[in-house]
Amino acid sequence: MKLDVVLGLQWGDEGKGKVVDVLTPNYNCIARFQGGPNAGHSLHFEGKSFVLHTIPSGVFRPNATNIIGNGVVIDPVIFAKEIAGLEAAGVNCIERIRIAKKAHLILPTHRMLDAASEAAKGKSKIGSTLKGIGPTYMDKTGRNGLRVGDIISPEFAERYETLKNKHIGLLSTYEGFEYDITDYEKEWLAAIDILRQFPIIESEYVVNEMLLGGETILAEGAQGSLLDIDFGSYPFVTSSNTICAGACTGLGIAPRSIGEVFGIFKAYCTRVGSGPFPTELFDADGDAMCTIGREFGSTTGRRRRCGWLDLVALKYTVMLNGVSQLIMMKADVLNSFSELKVAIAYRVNGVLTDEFPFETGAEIEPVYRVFKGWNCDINHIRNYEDFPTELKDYVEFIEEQTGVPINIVSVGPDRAETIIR
Ligand code: 2SA
Ligand code: MG
Repeated sequence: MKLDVVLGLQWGDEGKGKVVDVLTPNYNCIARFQGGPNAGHSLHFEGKSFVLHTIPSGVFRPNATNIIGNGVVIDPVIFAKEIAGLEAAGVNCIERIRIAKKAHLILPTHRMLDAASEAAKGKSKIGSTLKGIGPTYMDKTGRNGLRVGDIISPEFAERYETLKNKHIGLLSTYEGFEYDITDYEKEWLAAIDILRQFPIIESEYVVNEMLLGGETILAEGAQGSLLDIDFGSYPFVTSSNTICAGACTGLGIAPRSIGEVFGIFKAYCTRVGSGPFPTELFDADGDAMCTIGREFGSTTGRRRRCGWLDLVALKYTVMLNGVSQLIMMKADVLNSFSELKVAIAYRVNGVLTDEFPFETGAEIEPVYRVFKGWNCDINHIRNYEDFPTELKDYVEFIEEQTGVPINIVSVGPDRAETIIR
C-alpha cells in the first residue's frame, strides 16, 4: 500500500481537521508528521466542536490508530489537556494513540525562549503562537533536544535539568525579559507521567509494516504549505517542513511510498501572524469573510487576516506538493458576495510575474480576474450538479489553472455538508 497525504495549501486553517475526519473511514491509521501544539484542527459533528492540537484528527473514529510521528514536537502539558478533554467526551485515547520515540519534547523553557525571541524582535516579530515551536526545532537540528523515547531513561531528570539550565543561560541574555516557569514546570513533569502511559513506539517500523501488510494510512499535515520553513515567506514561517516531503522525514517513509496527495484550500485566503499576504483585504469584504467564516485562531484566538483567493500562491504549493486531488473548503462563506476576485498574477516592484517572490519586503500588487458571485445559500446542496453556475465557473477555473481536479467542495462546517464529486 501507499501512504496518502492531506495538507493545507495556504497559510494554515484550510479545514484539515474536517477533511481528515471525513476521509478517516477509508483509513486504518492517521499520522501527524510535523508541527506541534501550534496547530489547531477544528472538528464539528453531532452538534459538538473539538479543537485538536497534537493529536491526529482520526481519534474520533473507533477503529483507527493515530500516530504522532517523529517529526512532531510535543508539549506534554498540552497533550495531557487534550487527552483529558477527549476522555471526558468518551474517547478511549490509550487504545487509539501511539507516540513516536523520536518525537521531540517542548520544554517549559522552550516556550520562554519563544516569547523572549518574539519580544526582542519587536515590530518585526514572526507572530508565533508562543508554544515554543521554533526553539524546540532549533534544539532538534542543533542536536541538543530531548525526545519522547528519553522519558523512560533513568537519566531523564538529569538531562532535563541540563537542557533547562542551558536555556536559562540563554534567557539571561534577553535584557529585561522576566519569566517564571515554576507552575508550568510542575504541570509539565506531571504530564510526562501521563505521556509514559501511552504506547511509545518506533513509528517508522510500525508505519512501514502497516503499509506492507496492506493497511491504509493517511498522513495529516499541520499549518500550511506557505508556512513551510524552506518555501514559505521566510522568516515569516513555522519551523518545520509543512509540505508533502515532510511526511517522508516526519514518519520515516520513502518518497515512492506516497500515494494520493490531497491539497486543501479555502475558497478565499487567511493568514494569522506576520508576513506578506498579497491579496489581503482591509475593507468590508475582508471583515465579512472574517465574521462569516469565523476566522479566529483556534489555538490563540487571534483574528485571522482575510483576502481573495491567490492562484499564484496556490499553483506554487500544488507544484511543491505534487497535489493529485484538490479539496475546496468554506465555499459557503462567500454566499453573500456579489463579486469575487482571484489573483492570477502579481506585479512585484512593478514587474509582472506568475511566480511566488523571494523578497518578503517586495511591493506585491495582485492582478485579479473578477467573477460573478453565486449570491445564494449553498449549504443545503448535496450534489455538484445542483451548484449554481457561478460556483461551477469558480471551481472549474481553479481546476483549469492548477491542472488538478477539485474532488471535494465543502459547503458548511458539518460532516454532512461535504460534496464529493
Ligand atoms: P509558530 O508558532 O512558530 O509555528 O509560528 C510561526 C508562524 O506560523 C503561523 N502558524 C499558524 N498559522 C495558522 N494556523 C496555525 N494554527 C493555529 C490555528 C494558530 C492560532 O489553527 O488557528 O490559533 O493562532 C498556525 N500555527 C503557526 C504563526 O501564525 C506564525 O506566523
Ligand atoms: Mg488551524
